[in-house]
Amino acid sequence: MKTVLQNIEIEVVKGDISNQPDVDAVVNAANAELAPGGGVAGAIHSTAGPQLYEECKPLAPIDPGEAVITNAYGLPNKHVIHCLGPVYGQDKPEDQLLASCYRNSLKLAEENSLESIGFPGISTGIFGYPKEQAVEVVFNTILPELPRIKHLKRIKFIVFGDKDLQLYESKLKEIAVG
Ligand code: AR6
Repeated sequence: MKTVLQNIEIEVVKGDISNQPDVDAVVNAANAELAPGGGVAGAIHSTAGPQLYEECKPLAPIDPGEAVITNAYGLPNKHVIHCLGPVYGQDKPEDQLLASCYRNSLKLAEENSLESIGFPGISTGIFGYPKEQAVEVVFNTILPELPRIKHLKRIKFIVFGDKDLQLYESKLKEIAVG
């Protein structure tokens, strides 16, 4: 499903973040060390190959809410934006830290003149952020940024399961209706 807001296409698909050739950058739901892990980080590092972790090492550690950008190596993208989401119930205030992830990722995309970016549901896996709450933070963060965007033409959300797809699609419909 897709919609256009302020001349920027907002799209939601079910799929694997490590196989999104139509976006300039994918966002990694990283760990502080920017090391290969499980979930999104596992998929991104295994497809990118070991050079990705070599580039990441001197950039680590990062704090919750922070984002850094690297090359994408074996991934079908130009860049990876690595972001450390908050661990739910531990890193506080969770909503502000999660919002910083999305805001800082958009900022890096803009600074690098990227035209498209693909986001996973940061913190909603191993880090335990409830998906219903996370999707609210995502859209409450992204929408106010749209008027400031100069380069990005497309923001894509790549979700893993049917439940996530439904959550994003109903939020997108709600926004599109206005
Ligand atoms: N493509 C798209 N979405 C995915 C994929 C994939 N290949 N794999 C999982 N998801 P997670 P976090 C969904 O755990 O919560 C790592 O080990 C998943 O269903 O990857 O930020 C890191 O090293 C969930 O909705 O990220 C960190 O230690 C969402 O993506 C830690 O986990 C995020 O799940 C980060 O935890």
